[in-house]
Amino acid sequence: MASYQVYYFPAKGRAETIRLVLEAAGVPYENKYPADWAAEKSSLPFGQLPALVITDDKTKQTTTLAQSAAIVRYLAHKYNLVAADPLDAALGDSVFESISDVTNAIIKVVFRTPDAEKPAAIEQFKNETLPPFVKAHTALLEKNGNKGIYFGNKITYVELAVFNAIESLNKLVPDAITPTTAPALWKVHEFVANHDKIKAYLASPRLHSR
Ligand SMILES: N[C@@H](CCC(=O)N[C@@H](CS)C(=O)NCC(=O)O)C(=O)O
Repeated sequence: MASYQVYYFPAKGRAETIRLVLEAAGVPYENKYPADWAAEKSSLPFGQLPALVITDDKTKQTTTLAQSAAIVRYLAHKYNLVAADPLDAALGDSVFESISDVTNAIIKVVFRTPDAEKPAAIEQFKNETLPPFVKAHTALLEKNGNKGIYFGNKITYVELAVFNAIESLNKLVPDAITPTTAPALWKVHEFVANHDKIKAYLASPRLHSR
């Protein structure tokens, strides 16, 4: 058995899919926040957060795993939140990577674009980045019966990541993904939001407000 600390700033950010995977799996964890980031940064594998601090309950040995995608996949494999078929699992990984691409694109627009250029950059994101993303995801979801799951029949880390991406996108670009503009993607959002453990998490004080 192992104990987990999700080490990140007090926000959802790049840690939220990690938390969603742990919540969906029903695995307890603590949140750990930096007390003095400048001092702590150099102790991390790549000088960044999130990290997962894994403590072996028997030996008390700790391992710090960095890089959000690696952490998410480690936990998803460990707690059976990946597709059983290896090809479906790889296709799921490709969906996850496309989510990272679009999330990184909007982060660039909103946080790294000079204010004067931001409105045009947001319009460009809405008109050029978002439509092919929605189209590609809709095609995959429709191929699997449009039930809010990308491959096969069970929830995986991919749907959790998509839920989180929709939440973030809609916060940064209001109405980016809605039941009307992207109904198949919205079904993923609904499916995850109604998962019993996720529903409980979303109503709990463990959920970060931003
Ligand atoms: N590829 C990394 C990126 C991590 C990253 O950009 N972390 C940011 C916060 S979201 C960070 O630690 N920023 C503070 C710093 O670099 O000093 C991942 O996905 O985990």
